[in-house]
Parts: sequence; structure tokens; C-alpha cells
Amino acid sequence: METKQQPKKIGIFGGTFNPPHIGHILSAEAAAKKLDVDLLLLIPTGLPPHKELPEQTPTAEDRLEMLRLATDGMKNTEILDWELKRAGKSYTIDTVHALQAEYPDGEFYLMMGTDMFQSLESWREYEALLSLVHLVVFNRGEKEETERNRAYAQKLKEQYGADIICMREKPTVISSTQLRAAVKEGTWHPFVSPAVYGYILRRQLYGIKRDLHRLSIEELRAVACSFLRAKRVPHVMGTERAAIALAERWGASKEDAQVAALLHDCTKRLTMEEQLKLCEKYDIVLDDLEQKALKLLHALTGAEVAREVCGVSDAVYSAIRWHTTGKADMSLLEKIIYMADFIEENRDFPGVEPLRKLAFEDLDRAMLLGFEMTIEEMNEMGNPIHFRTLEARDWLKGKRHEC
Ligand code: DGI
Ligand code: FE
Ligand code: FE
Repeated sequence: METKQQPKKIGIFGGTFNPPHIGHILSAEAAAKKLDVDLLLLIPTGLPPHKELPEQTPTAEDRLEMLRLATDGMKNTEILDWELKRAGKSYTIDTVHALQAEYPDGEFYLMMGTDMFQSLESWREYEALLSLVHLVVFNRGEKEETERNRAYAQKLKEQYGADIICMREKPTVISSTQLRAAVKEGTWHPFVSPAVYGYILRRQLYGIKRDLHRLSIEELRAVACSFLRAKRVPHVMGTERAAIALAERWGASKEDAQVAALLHDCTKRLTMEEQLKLCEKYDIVLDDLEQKALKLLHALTGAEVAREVCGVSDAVYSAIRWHTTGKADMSLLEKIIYMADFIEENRDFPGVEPLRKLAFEDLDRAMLLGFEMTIEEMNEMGNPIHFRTLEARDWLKGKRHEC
């Protein structure tokens, strides 16, 4: 049996991540790169030993989910939820002992900001801790702070033989208190990622009270990001742009096209089990093929989630509902979303260029070509074709014969 190679150099970055802050994550990422660590572990604190969590701190699950969204797609990075699960205060020494057991050959680089560093001698078993890890200290680059850190590092080195590396923090940093105020006022950009902000809105964290059925398009874009895997975000943003262009060309509502495009894949990341749970929740009855074909389900569940969470109109609901298989008698908005999904700028398949052109010359012919391409691809891969896809093709063929 092949054994997975154990990481040797391991970066550890803890914090309350309340909410996860782009500056901190970029700093940890830059340090991980500079130190050439094999693995970066992000460890959300359960109960910080030194301070109370501020009022309105989200639950452990919400902080964990925000951190997942903030770091989705980062290489060689993992989130450890040990401190969230452990009862009582989150002492770093306990975590490092547990890490030693998990990674017996590991060499640990514990990252922290100035404030934590300067309080180090109040930490539980700090001498033992200093003997077990290298410390990586981020400073914000102010002269006085840098000198203070340097002097303190020198003292810890002499007194305890500590190994301390000082690094410049990435410059976007504001305090967590300021950050929470900015989030509440809507001036979150660029301190938290759109996905994190969308999650905050969706879960109404930090005392935000917004009617999710009446969001601005910018807020809705953030909410859309919070539903997606990071790697799918460019596709959805591309679909929004294509949908706007098609709506303008063919005289559909630009706003409806945007909303439908932004939410069209909102349940795409879910597993079969999660999809089936949603089908049960929304009383969605599946046909034989849908019961086996995971890829077909996100259109059905996505429309429901978009309606429940964001209160989309029937027209938008229906455009999301039919974006994967299509159907006979599609509305203009349904066609636009189907086509935008097909031709958006990130799509790259043989024939995409002529199809892009055709979509702006003759939408029905482009739709017919799209369905024919899908059917051919499904046949080549040996996938069964959904009867709605066949109906859609036949409907468009019939329309052509009528003219
Ligand atoms: O969600 P996207 O990947 O952006 O695009 P989509 O919603 O059009 O989904 C495309 C996937 O759906 C693709 O992998 C093929 C699958 N699909 C589309 N039509 C059919 C189908 N699968 C089956 N089995 N039958 C269909 O008719
Ligand atoms: Fe889709
Ligand atoms: Fe899509």
C-alpha cells in the first residue's frame, strides 16, 4: 500500500477568525511560502485564553465555515477544528502536543501577530512551547513596533533558547473590531473576501439585519460567491456577464438575467446525499435518471434555494430550474441563462466560438446547436440523455420547420 508522505515543515496559524481577514490569511500564506513549509494549518480558536470573545461572535460552526470560504482553493493548506471541539480554553501547548502525536517528524512554525507575541510569557507552559516550535512573528512594519519585537525576540532567545523569525505583515490589516464595524456598514471590501461577506449576510452575523429578498446586485454577487467553490466563481461571474450581454441583445430584463446567472449553480457543490436531502425538503420528485445523475439535481434544488434564500421571481426560478436540461417552450430568460452558461468566457470546447457568435445572431439556432452538442457529447460518453433535453431539441427543430 502506498503511504502518504508526511509533511515535515508545518506552519501553524491560529486565531478566532472573527471574521477571517484577508490580511491575516495573506500573511500566513506569504510566510508559508517564504519558509517553504509543506503544510499550513489554520486553527480556529475555540475559547481564547487571554480574552473574552466579543459580543455577537458567531458560533464555532459559522467561524469554521467562514474560514473554509476564505481559504478555499489555497494549496497545501488545511483547517484543523481541534480547538473548536476541545472543551475549555484553547491552549496552544495542548494543540502542539496533539500535533506532535499526529506528525511525529514535524517541525513546527507557529505564526502570530505582535500583540500575541508580546504577551507570550503569560501563555500556559510557554517555556515548553518555545522548545517545541519556531516562532514566526508578523509586525505591521512600524519602526517602534519592529524594534520592540526585535528586543523581545532577543530576550526570549537568550533566556529560553527560542528560535524567532520576524516578518512583515501584509499591509491590508485593520483591527478585528474595525473590521466588524466595516462589515456592518457594508464597507467590507477588500478586508474580507466576497464569499465570506456573502456568508455573513446570508447568516445575518455581527448584528446585520438585511432583508435577503431585497439585496443590491453587489450584495447578491457576494451571496452567490458564498454558495460556490472558489474554482467555480469565475464561471458564475462569466455567466453573469454573458447573460447581461444576451439580455441586452434580445430585450430581456438585465436584472433578472443577472440574478438568475449569479444563482444558477448555487447548489452545484453539494454531494448526492445533500442534494437528496434538499429534494426531500422541497418535495422535489425525481425521475429515474435524476435519481442517479447528480449533475442534473443542482438545477432543481438551486431554483428552490434561490427562491427561499433570495426570494427570486417565478421567471428567475424557472430559468435556474431549466438551465441544465432545457425543455420545450422555453421563455426568453430561460434561453438566455441556458446559453450564457454554455458560452461564457471561460468555456473552452471545440465549436464554442461559432456558437458564441450565433447566440447574438439567432438565439434559437444557437439553442438548437447547443442541445445537439450536448446530446452528441452525452452519447460519446455513454451517458443517458434526459428526455427534457430531447424535447427541447425537437421543439427547436419543429420551430425551424415552421419558418
Ligand atoms: O453546472 P454547469 O457545469 O455550469 O453546467 P450545466 O448545469 O449545464 O451542467 C452540465 C452537466 O450536466 C454536464 O456535465 C452534463 C450534464 N447534463 C446536461 N444535460 C444532460 C446531462 N446529463 C445527463 N445525464 N443527461 C442530460 O440530458
Ligand atoms: Fe449548472
Ligand atoms: Fe453553470
